Amino acid sequence: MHFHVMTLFPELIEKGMHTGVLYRAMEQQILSLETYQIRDHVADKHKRVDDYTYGGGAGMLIQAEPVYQTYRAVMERIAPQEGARIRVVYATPQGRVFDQAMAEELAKEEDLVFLCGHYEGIDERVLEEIVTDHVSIGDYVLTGGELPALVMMDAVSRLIPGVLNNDESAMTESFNDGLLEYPQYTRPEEWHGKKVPEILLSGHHGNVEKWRLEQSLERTKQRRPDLYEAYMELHPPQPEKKKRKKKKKQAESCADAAEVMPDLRSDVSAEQQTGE
Ligand code: 6GU
Repeated sequence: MHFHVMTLFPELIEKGMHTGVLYRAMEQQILSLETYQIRDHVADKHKRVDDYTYGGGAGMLIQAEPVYQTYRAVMERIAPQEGARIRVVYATPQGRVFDQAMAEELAKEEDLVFLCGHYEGIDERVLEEIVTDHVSIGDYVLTGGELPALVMMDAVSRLIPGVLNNDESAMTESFNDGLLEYPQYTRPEEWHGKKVPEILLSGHHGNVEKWRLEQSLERTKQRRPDLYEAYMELHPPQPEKKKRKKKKKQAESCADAAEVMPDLRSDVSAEQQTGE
């Protein structure tokens, strides 16, 4: 994956991408990062990129031409084959809200271009010409597109084969399967009077998996009812007659998880098959 970032703050992008996992991947040439200073593409000697908005109103706007010239430099660098469509992601609160599915989609690209705005935004005309995806990272206002670009590059990078090693692997973390991750514990066995749940010390893989699924369901229900609803629609509880007795027992430990347990057996084993 080759990332290209058009920005007024290239140092922020470069520093942000030089963290442990991503830096290692860049050294291994699984990822590459190129930043393009929009200000370097201003013709006028004062190097001003912004100007007042037509129609009045507060704030300044980045002009079309420097952004367009920066884009030309990116395309020269990528030198795409005839007919190849290069995705140009404009970080904007007016975009589609970024999520894991979008990260997965973007991770399939060979090159990804990000455009980071500042001030009140960018002249609409150049956006019309070069942007393929308007993307927001959530419903709040930021001062610029650099942090969103870093967020998106991080989420995309960890999906690229070879970026994470096995221990860091993406398989069972939150949002795989649409559920939040279960709680986890490491040594010591007791801390501040709190014990690690007995079942995790049992060495019984099947029971551990079952417990984790129950915990994931319960946690998702409590913390992200929206995700829980979506999950339940995809995995409707289908209590079979035979399993009703079992269901009652399970209800003692976790009522909601128990409801869907019969249906979830296949998921658990699918997870086991992937080696987690
Ligand atoms: Cl993607 N960009 C900017 N500039 N502000 C934002 C955003 C993106 N997402 C939320 N606020």
